[in-house]
Amino acid sequence: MNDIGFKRSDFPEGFLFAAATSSYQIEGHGFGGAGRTHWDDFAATPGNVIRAENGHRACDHYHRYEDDFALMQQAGFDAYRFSTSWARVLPEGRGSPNAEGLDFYDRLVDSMLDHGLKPMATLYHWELPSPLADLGGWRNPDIANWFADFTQIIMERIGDRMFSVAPVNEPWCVGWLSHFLGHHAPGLRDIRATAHSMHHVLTAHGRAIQVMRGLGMSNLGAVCNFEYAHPADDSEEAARAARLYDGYYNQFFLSGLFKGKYPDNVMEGFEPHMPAGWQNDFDLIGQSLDWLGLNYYTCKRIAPNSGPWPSHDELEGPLPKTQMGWEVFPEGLHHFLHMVHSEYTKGLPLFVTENGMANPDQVDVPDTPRIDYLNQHVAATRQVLAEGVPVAGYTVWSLLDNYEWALGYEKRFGLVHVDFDTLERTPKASYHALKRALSQ
Ligand code: IFM
Repeated sequence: MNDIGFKRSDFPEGFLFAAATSSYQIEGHGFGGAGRTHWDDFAATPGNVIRAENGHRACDHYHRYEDDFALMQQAGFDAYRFSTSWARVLPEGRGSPNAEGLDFYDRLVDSMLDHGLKPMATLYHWELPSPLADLGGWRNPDIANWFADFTQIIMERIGDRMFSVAPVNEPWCVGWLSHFLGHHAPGLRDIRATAHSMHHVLTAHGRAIQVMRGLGMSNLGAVCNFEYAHPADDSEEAARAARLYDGYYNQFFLSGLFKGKYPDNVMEGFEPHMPAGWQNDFDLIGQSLDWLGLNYYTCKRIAPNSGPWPSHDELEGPLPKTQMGWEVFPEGLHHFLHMVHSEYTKGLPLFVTENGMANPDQVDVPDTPRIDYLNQHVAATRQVLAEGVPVAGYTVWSLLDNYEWALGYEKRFGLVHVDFDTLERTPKASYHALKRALSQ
C-alpha cells in the first residue's frame, strides 16, 4: 500500500488540514449569470492558452459542489480554501450585483459548513471582470475602491460564516506574471504596468481589509507565493541576480505589508515607473493582519545576463521535476516558514495555504510521486513547528484536477481525478493516503 508518512496526531491539537481550489478553475464560469473576465478574453486570443481552453465549464463545481464537499468530508479535512469570483457577483465589475451569484456563494458556504468544513475564503483569485480590464485593470489606481465595493457586497452576504479571509491570492502572479512576463491575463510585458499593478494590488488589499474590519469581521490575512532562488553558480553576479529574484518575488509584498517600504534592489528597477504618490500608501497597505498564508511549490536557478533590468535568466535545475517542470525542493518551504516568521510576521499564525504537484495522472494510478511530494513538504512543516514557528495549518493544492490557467486542463494537480469529458470524479491514491493519515 502506498502510504503517507505522517498522521494527524503528529500535529498539535487544532492544526488544520485543508484542500484548496479557486472559482474560475473549477466552478464553470458559463453558469449562473457571471460576467465576462479577462481570462475569457485572454483564452480567446490565439497562442495564450493551450488549445484555447477556458473556464466556461471547468469541473462544473457550480452544480456538483455537494458531491465535492462530501469527498472532502469523507477524507477528514477540517477546512476548505475557496475563492469568490468578482465577475459572478458583479458581472460589470461595478454596479448591480448578480443575485444568482450571491445566492450561489450563500449556498456554497452553507454546504461547506454542513460538511464540517471551515470556510477559508479568498476574494480574488485572478478572474478580473472584463469591463474593469477595459479601464486598465490593476494598472488603474481606482481598482482599490472597485475592489472595496466588491468586498463589501460579497462579505455582507457571506462574511458572517467565514473562518478566515484573504483579499488576493498570490499578488506576484497578479503583478509580475501577468504584466511583466505576460504568461497570465492580461498578458502584458511592460515594466510600468508591472510596477503599477504590484503597488495597486497592495492598496486594494488594504481597502478590502478596511471594509471587512468595518463589517466586524476577524481572522483576516494575506496569501503570498514563494519560490526559493538559487544562484546558478558561485559568482557574485549570480548571487546578486538570485537576491533580486528573491526581492521581487518573495520580499516585495511582505515588505509592503509589514515594513511599509519596498526592497531597495527592486526599486532600482521600479522607481521610475511607480504610480504618483506611492510612498504615501503604506498606512493603507499595512492594515493589521491576523495571519499570513504561504503558497509554495518549487525553487529556481538564477543566472545573470547582460540584458535590461532585471538582467537575469532562469536555468534548468538538476532535481526531480513535476509535470509543470518544477523542481521538488521541500527545503524551500522550511526556509520560507522560518524567514517569514523571523523577518516579518513575528508570531502571527502562518498557514501553508497551497502546496502540491501536477502529474499526468490517469484514473487508477499508484500516485507515488504526489504521495512522496506531500510527505516531504508536510515533514518540512512539522520540522518548522518543532523549531518553534507558529504554523497553524497545511493546505493541499488541489482538491480536484482543474483549469491550470495558460496550461489548460493538461496539468493535473488534484487529489481527485476529473474526467473532463464526463466530469466524473475518481479519488486518487494520494486522496486515500491522506484520508488514512487524517483519521489517525
Ligand atoms: O493553479 C495554481 C493556483 O491557481 C495558484 N497557485 C498555484 C497553482 C498551481 O500552479
